[in-house]
Amino acid sequence: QDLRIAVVGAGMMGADHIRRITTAITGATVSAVVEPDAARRGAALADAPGAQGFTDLDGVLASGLADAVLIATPGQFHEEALLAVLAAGLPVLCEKPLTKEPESSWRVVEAEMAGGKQLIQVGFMRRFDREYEQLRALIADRAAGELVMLHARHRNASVPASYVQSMLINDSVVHEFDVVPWLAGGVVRSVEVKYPRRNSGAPERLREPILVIMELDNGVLVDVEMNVSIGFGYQVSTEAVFEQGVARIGEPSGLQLFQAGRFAVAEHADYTTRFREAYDRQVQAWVDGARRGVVAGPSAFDGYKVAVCCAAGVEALDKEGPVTVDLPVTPAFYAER
Ligand code: ISE
Repeated sequence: QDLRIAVVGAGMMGADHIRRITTAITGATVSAVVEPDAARRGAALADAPGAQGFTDLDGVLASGLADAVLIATPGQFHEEALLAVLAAGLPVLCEKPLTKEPESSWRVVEAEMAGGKQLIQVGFMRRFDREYEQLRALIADRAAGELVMLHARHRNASVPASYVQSMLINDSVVHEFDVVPWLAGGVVRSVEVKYPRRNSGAPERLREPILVIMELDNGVLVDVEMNVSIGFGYQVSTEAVFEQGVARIGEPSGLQLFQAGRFAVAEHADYTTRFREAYDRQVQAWVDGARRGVVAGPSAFDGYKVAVCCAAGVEALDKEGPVTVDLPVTPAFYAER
């Protein structure tokens, strides 16, 4: 029997996930859509045949229509929703971030541990991108020697009017704070932000691009170019420098066109296409895990660690030099099984 999923929030990511579950995922159906905005709710329900609409999460939890919940609301609403889903004992895939602050993330971690069963997977989809997986295996194999440095580029064509300076960290570099330790096998020890010349085409409220420097406890040094007004497209790529070689992921690929004296390969416009396969694999892994009663991706504790890094990153936006990151040891409850 299919896993009946309630999708909470039908904005850009919620709508994308609803289409994904309906068209690309096996073993699951969308049974409910929770969205206070009537127009969005209606549009989402049109993509999810048989699903029922709700205006709040409590309604769907009381209805018994959901075996699992996918939370795709903005981050400030995650804590309350996660605590309600944990209380109902349902598996949940929560879009990033887990929550916006370390304190609220820790409350979620404590609530999950108190319930005695891991139920939360956080939507850090890069872990499900095949090239990231391959790079992680290469690092672990040491086929080119030890990893020394990572140069990461995270470029967005543009950002919405709601995007403010702290979101360079909380909304965007948040992904690197999850995926870099996962790749490099270390723990973030410090975060520093440097400002190059400002992009005069950036919205007035933003001082960007920024260069984020992360030091890991295993000596690996990481720089992240975070750039959100680059215009030409969406680009997320990484160069890994080893003792005996270099590896690159996220390079433009696909049809190469030689025409009229030019050479061109199309670039993505946004993350929904750049990471489409990763999102599909993430949601499929979550569904398969939920049906077996296990969490198959980044945990709530991973989400908490990222929240701690983000708090340091936001501090570093306004400070010269590195900000120290202090992370607790992983509780036995979350130790790798
Ligand atoms: C957005 O929220 C995402 O999660 C994207 O992956 C990221 O590239 C973008 O910068 C964020 O705004």
